Amino acid sequence: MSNSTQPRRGTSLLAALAGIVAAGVVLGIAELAGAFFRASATPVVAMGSTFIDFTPPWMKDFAIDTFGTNDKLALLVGMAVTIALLAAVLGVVAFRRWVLGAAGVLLMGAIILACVLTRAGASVADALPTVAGTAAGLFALRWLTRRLRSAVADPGAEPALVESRPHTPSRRGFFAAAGVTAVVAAAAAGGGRLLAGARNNVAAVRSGLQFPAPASPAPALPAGVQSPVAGVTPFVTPNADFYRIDTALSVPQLSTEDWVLRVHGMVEEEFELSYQDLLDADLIERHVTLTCVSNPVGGDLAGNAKWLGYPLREVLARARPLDGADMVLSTSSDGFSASTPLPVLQDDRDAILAIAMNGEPLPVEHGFPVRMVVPGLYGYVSATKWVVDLEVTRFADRTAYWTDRGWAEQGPIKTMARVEVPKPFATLDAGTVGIGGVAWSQQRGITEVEVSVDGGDWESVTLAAEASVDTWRQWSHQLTLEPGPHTLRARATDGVDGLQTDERADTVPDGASGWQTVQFSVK
Ligand SMILES: Nc1nc2c(c(=O)[nH]1)N[C@H]1C(S)=C(S)[C@@H](COP(=O)(O)O)O[C@H]1N2
Ligand SMILES: [Mo]
Repeated sequence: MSNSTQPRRGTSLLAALAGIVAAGVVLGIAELAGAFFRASATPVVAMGSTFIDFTPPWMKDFAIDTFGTNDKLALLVGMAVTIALLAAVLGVVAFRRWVLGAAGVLLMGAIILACVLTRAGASVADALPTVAGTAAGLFALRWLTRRLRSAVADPGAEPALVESRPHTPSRRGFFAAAGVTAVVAAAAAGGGRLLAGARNNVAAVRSGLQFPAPASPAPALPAGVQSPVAGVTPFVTPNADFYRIDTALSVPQLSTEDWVLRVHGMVEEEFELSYQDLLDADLIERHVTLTCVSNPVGGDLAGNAKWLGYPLREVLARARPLDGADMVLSTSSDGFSASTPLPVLQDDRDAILAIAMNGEPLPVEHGFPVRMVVPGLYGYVSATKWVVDLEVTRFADRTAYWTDRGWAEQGPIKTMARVEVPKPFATLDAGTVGIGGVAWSQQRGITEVEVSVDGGDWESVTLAAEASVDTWRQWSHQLTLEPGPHTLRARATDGVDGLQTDERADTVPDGASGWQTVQFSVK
């Protein structure tokens, strides 16, 4: 009876394992079937995206604070743990009472289906991967729990071996079955990813693109836009280093041939634009610094790039907005939306439908093939990536993705000075050291940056050359300090509203404010 001394616990663990393996089958088979559908038809993407949509502002903020731009990886890990726990429980339930376990699996399948079918632009056919996965998972769970039951019911199938081995052959049979099933699930998932990758040719289309020379090229950068202090961020952020913030768990794969922008709503003329229409139009190229409303004081959710695109004021001039319209609701192919004040898109700032970033087609994760870039506004109210729809409307009538979730309707970028050197808690060499960073005040321009050391007087620092009011401006300064701990504060002045406010504000609802403080020490 060596096996029956602790049968329940051991058996429950095995039943839990059966549940987890069966969940793997659900996801793996759905991933394989999903290769023939859009990404949001697969359970992982649909569930994760739904979770993201229901994330309250404080949790989004917490996620960005804690995980930075790895927030999506953190979400996937969290989902994997949750699914494994649920699946383990379902495995135990199914082992004890199959009907209950099966009902649980079907309920899970129904929840996944609800996620899949409520994604933007979902069609009934999108249900197929989940239905196939759930059916396969049920089958796997049935098979594994049966094997486990016969292993437990007949522990002494080969009595001669019981004494010498903790696991009877039939228990090993269960392990073999579970192992094979797990391998099949993993192969299905891997195969699905490969297939999906091979089926979408967006990367190839993107790398084959050629752009016409812009009708209005970017003004040449003046000499000396870069702070001379080592360690200050490059004036132009390379695409690969540009911060990425979006709700897209799976990056939309939109080809230039499939891209259409619908312009409609409160306008005299509704029309559609194709990618070729953009290539044929008079394009402009500008350096613009984008900033995220979730950027904390001193944070790095800002980047400066050279954007090529078609002015939105031309799009709106053709559409001719009706009296009373005060907003443009832009929507992406994956259902994100932003509400931008109509006048901002009509005035002489260079708000564009961008197609290139730093001389390259937009990277897929930065909105390929077309995104919006609007100088002066935080991204959440203006910078829609994968944009496919512009609706001229009124703030009174429509709301957007983040404004529905507690963020402010108006999102002008706040003036901010950032210290990049020294880094917090750095130890500097004794003697005279260079410090520096950037400051931004898109549309208003930076006219002064000051620092204060250890609570002393504010001193003006050296400003690098200004490229335009829409780009960040770098700064540098020399400090000679006594050995020991020090505190540095920095603040900027812009050309319209004056001194940056020292009032501490959280990122929710309309952007962080306050003067950055950096603690460091000198050897
Ligand atoms: N489709 C889509 N566009 C989007 C978002 C999004 O979640 N989905 N996020 C916005 C936000 S909050 C910001 S700050 C910018 C970031 O642009 P980037 O990722 O290219 O830096 O994109 C904006 N455009
Ligand atoms: Mo953002």
